Amino acid sequence: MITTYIGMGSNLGDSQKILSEAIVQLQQLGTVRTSKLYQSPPMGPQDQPNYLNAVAELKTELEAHALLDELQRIEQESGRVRLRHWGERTLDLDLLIYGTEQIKTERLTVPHPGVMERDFVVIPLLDLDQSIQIQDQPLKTLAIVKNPVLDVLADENWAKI
Ligand code: A4P
Ligand code: MG
Repeated sequence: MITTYIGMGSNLGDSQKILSEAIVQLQQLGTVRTSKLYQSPPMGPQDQPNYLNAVAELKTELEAHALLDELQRIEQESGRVRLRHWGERTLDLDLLIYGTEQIKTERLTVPHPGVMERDFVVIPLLDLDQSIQIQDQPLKTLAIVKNPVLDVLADENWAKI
């Protein structure tokens, strides 16, 4: 069993519903815990809605590329619309961390590049495990943890029906 972390974002449609349905899908792949639910101003083009963001911890037997296949299937089944790079989308699922593995293939880079610069990823990761490190860097010591520009919308039970 590998402990993985999936970054979740949505800023089109009924984002909380879309993210909750994605959690139900992830539960088919293993054991899931969720971070709190956050609202975050857009990184990238500013003329797009705020995002809802969360992170799911998934303990799974799936190999990393097989997991990516499943994440992409869930994105597509949510009716994913993605209009532009760093732009608005109905559902984005990123494989942030896969155990302690470092992976670099044509389809997959893990840990996901940019994790450490994104408060909407780091803060929910720390909800799930305060001791998470990426390449020997404890996330809780990062400067962005001190001044996050995101709001808590709901506690870790947000996805429960
Ligand atoms: N890929 C490689 N590594 C990975 C990985 N670890 N996890 C490849 C997932 N995919 C990975 O993905 C493009 C390709 O990346 C995939 O085919 C896969 O093989 P994509 O989801 O189509 O595009 P993307 O790279 O996720 O989109 P993009 O536009 O580059 O943006 P990001 O970096 O995902 O950012 N602001 C806030 N506040 N909150 C957000 O969640 N999200 C974005 C999108 C922009 N601004 C945001 C947010
Ligand atoms: Mg993505």
